[in-house]
Amino acid sequence: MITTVEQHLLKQQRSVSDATGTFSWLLNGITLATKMVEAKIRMGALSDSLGAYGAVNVQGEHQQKLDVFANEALLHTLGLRDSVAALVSEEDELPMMMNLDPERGKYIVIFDPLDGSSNIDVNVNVGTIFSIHKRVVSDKDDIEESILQPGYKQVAAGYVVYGPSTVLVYTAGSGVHGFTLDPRIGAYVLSNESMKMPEQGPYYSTNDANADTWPPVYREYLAMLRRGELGGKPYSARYIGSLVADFHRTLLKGGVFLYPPSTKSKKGKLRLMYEANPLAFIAEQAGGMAVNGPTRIMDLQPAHIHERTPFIVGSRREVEALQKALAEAE
Ligand code: AHM
Ligand code: MG
Repeated sequence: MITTVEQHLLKQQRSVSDATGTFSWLLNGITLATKMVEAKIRMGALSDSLGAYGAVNVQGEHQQKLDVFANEALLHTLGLRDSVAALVSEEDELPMMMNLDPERGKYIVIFDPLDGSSNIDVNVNVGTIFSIHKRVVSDKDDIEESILQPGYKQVAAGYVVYGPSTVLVYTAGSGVHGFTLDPRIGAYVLSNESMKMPEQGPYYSTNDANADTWPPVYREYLAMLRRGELGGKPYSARYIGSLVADFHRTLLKGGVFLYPPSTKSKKGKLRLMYEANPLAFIAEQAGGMAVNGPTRIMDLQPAHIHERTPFIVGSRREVEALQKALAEAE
């Protein structure tokens, strides 16, 4: 028989506690929104949902119609879940407060509704990324403290890749599990249990058009990979420009994804709370690593919700080699 993602989560939780199903119901809100997004993407130009929306988001980026639709889908489906205290989205400047009753509003959900949206119009993979934190229970009951938690406190994280098939990958701290959307029944069905990232892989993935603006050690590191000096064959390059898709390949095949700091942006481009943290949690649970250079991503204390960070994620061998090169360059 099939196992859906909600069943899988519930089963995992029951093995460690007397879980009530609240968390699984929360995840169901996310999966429902991603199915709404997938239905639009699948129709492509026929659904009139491609192209620019005509507004600029908090990041100063031009929103696509699908960015707006995906954000609204998640706000709607999660807004109906009683257990959500606050929602944080890439597309909204401020967190949205939901159920602030501490007895019931127990979770904070942080998401990038449509990642890689510059790829929508050309029919290339895009994704949705999410991170879930438990509300901090303290006397002062400061919701901001609950929102700005470091990544190691995540209780779950995941993403959906809208590709040739639609795939959902999640972790709740007991390994990484993959599900494929079965369009005949509209459910994410378990397809890859306990996924492991290879110790080392054949690819590096980066936008090397920016290489002249990186610290030299990153350029030298890539040159070293190209020359095949990290044990074995010279590396190949793969870069989609959709973080979720580039990460998904790195998870399955191994290798390294890098978005380094640059002279223009010392903190790189990617966002700590809804891009780096969830993927770092998944990478580590699969046996890989995620760092900002010297420091583990999940140890970083966020100062604000849209904070950026350099992001290097992938197989242990490649990430350790980068950290060694950085330490030697100091
Ligand atoms: P987005 O969330 O606005 O789509 O931006 C994030 C995307 C990532 O998916 C991807 O890794 C990166 O931007 C690509 O950036 P660049 O075009 O600079 O290579
Ligand atoms: Mg994004």
